[in-house]
Amino acid sequence: MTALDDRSVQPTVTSGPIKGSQKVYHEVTDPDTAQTLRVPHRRVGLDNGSHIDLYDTSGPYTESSAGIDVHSGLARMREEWIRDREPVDGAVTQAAYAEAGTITPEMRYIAAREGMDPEFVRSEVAIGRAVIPANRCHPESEPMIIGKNFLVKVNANIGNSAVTSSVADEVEKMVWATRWGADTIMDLSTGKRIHETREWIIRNSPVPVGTVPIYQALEKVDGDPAKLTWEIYRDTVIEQAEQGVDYMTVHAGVLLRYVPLTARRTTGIVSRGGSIMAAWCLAHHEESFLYTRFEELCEIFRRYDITFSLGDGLRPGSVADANDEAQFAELRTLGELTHIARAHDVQVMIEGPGHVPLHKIAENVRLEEELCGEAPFYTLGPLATDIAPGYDHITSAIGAAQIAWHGTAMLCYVTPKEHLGLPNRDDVKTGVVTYKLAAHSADLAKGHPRAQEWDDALSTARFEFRWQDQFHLALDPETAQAFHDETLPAEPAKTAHFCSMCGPKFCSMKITQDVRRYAEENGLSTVAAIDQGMRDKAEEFADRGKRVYLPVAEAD
Ligand code: IRN
Ligand code: FE2
Repeated sequence: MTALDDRSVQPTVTSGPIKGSQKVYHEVTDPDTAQTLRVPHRRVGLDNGSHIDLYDTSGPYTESSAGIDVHSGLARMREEWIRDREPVDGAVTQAAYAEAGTITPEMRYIAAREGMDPEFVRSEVAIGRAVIPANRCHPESEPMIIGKNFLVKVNANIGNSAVTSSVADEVEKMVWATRWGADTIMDLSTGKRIHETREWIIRNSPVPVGTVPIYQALEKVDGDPAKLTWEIYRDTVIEQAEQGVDYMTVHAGVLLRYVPLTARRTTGIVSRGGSIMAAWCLAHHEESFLYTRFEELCEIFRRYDITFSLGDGLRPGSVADANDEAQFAELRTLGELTHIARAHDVQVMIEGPGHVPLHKIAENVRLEEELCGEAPFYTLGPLATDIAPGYDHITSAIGAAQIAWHGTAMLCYVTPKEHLGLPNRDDVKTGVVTYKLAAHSADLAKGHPRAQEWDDALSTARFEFRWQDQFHLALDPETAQAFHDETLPAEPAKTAHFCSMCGPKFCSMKITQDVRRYAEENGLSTVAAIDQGMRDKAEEFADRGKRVYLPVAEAD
C-alpha cells in the first residue's frame, strides 16, 4: 500500500480553467526520438478574435472542471524519456547530457515553453548557468529551467509544521500555488507524517519539488541537532531521492569557523537549516558533515539527477546584517562546493538573501556570479526593509524585482504571514501573485522575448476598453474583475469607455481617443493635430498681449 491509497486522506483540490483562459498544448516533435512533446500553455482568447498563449505552470488541474483523482497521481510523462536514454560516462544528469552535446526531450520541451532555441537551452545547462531540476523518480513533472537567460522563476514554500495543517491541506496548497504560477514548490514540512505528505505532493505535482532534508533528519533525532549524524542525514536524503525530490537545500557552507562571525549581528543566524548546522558544529567542535562528506552527497545526487540548492545558512536576517563577513564567507565556500558538484556532473543553484537594503543588492549578484561560476542564484526576497511585518510580501517583492533584474534566476516567495505564522491558502495566492509580478517586471527589463507581448496585449485591451480582455489577461483575473464590479457591476459597464476611478468625464484614455478621433475626422495626423492646436494657442497668447496672468474679467 502506498501513501496515496490511504482513503482517510481526502484532498479537495481546485480544478478547472482560470477565468477567461483555456489550456492548450503546443505539439513539438523531437527529431531524435520522433516523440511528440505536448507543451502546455494558458490561452487567453480575446474579444477582438485574437489570443495570446502564456507560460503555464498549473498542470492538468486547469484542463477541465472534471477534477483529478489525486489518489492515482499524475501521468508519468517523462518515464519513457528517462528509460530510453543511455548514460554518458555513467552519468544520467541533464548536465552530463548537455556537456556531451545531447539535447534531451526535457531541453526541447523547455525551449518550446520559453520560446527559445533548444541548442541554447542545452548550452546554458552545459556551462552550469542554468539548471533543470528533474529527479528521475519524479517523471510526473513538466520540465522547466532556472537560469538568468530564461524567464525568472518563482518558488512557493508549503508544508505543515508541528502545530498546524494536514496532508490534504498541503496537497491543495501545491495545486493552488501552481495554479497562480509557482514554478516550483518546496515542501518544508517539519511536523508529523513528513514522508506521507511529501509522497502526496510529489505524485500530484506538475512542477519540480524541493526539500530541506536536514529538517526531516532532525525529526528523526527528536529535534536535538547534536544527535545528528552523517548516516542519518544520508539515509534521509536517499529516502527523499527515491520519492522523487527534484532539488534539495543543503546548508554545506556553514563552517565551524564562520559561526563566531555571526556573534555581533543584529539578528544572528535566522536560517533554520543554518542554525541546526551551527549547533551541530559547536556541539561537536567539528567541521560540518555536510561539508566534509560533500563528495559522497554529490554521488547520490548524480544517480537521481537531483539539483543542489546550496543553502544560505548565514544569510542576513535584518538589513543591518546585509553583506557582512559571515554572509560572504559562506558564499565563498558555496563557490568552492559548486565547482566540486559540477565536476560530478551535478547541477547546482545558490541560495541567497534574505534582508538587504536596495543599495546593497547589486553586490550580492555580482559576487555570487563571480564566486559560483554563474550558477543560478535563488534568493529569498530580499526584504528591502524590516519595518512592515504583515506586509513582507511587499517589502520583499521590492527587493526581489531588483535582484531579479540584476540576474537572480529564481525568487523564493514571501507571504504576508512571513515572520508571523504559517501561510494559509489565501496567503499562498497573495505570495505567488506578488512574486510573479516581481519576476515579470524583471523579465520585461531584461528583454525576454515573450515578456512584453503580454503587457502590450493588456495595455491595448485597457486602452480599447475591452474590460473582459483586461480581466482575463490579468495575473489574477478574479480579483481584477471583483474590484471593477464593486463599483460598476452591471453588464454594460464591461463595454463602457470609463471606469469608476475617474468617471466618464475625466477618463484620460477616453479623452485621448476623442483627440485621436478629432484628428482623424479633420484629416490630421495626431502629431499634426497637436502642432496645429499649439499654434492656435500660441496665437491666442500673443493676441492677448503675451500676459501669463489675465484679469478674471478677461479670462474665459
Ligand atoms: C531561498 C533562498 N534562500 C533561502 N531560501 C529558502 O528558504 C530555501 O529554498 C528554503 O525554502 C528555505 C530554507 O530556509 P532555511 O532552512 O535556510 O531557513
Ligand atoms: Fe526574515
